[in-house]
Amino acid sequence: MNRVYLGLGTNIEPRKSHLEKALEQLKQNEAITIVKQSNRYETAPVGYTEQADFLNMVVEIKTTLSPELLLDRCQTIEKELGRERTIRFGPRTIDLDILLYNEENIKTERLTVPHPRMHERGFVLIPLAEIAPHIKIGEETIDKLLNKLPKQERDDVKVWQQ
Ligand code: GSY
Repeated sequence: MNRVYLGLGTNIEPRKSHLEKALEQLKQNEAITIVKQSNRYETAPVGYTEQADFLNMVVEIKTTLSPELLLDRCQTIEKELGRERTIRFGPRTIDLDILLYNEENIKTERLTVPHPRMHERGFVLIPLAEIAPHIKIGEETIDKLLNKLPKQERDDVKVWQQ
């Protein structure tokens, strides 16, 4: 059984419903079990900043799916929830990223794991630290990575309780 961390994000309303539907669709797959899920966080957009705030969260799953098959599953869910890839880094109904797959380093045409930008993204590290405080990303502990984040990046990520 493989232990995987997925990052979810949405910044098109209804954001809460998009997260719930994505989780529901993950659960419906008999090869996937959700083990833990973080709070939802409201986060300022990173990269392309002229867009609405995101809701982000991280889930830990157990799965028998290979990385490529899991990626297929995530992309199918994104399509089913209406994601259109128009502006790169732009608004999206739902984004499902494979952050970590066991402790494997994977590099194929379609997939890089650990996710290449996760170590510098508060909207990933903060929810991940909530559910996996002892995890390492490569050689670095998550605490160390969190301490390296600029204060503004940390302040831009707030638990969302609606
Ligand atoms: O990489 C995921 C999409 N994305 C996000 C996101 O999920 N949250 C925030 N806060 N900013 C983002 N910029 C991009 S691109």
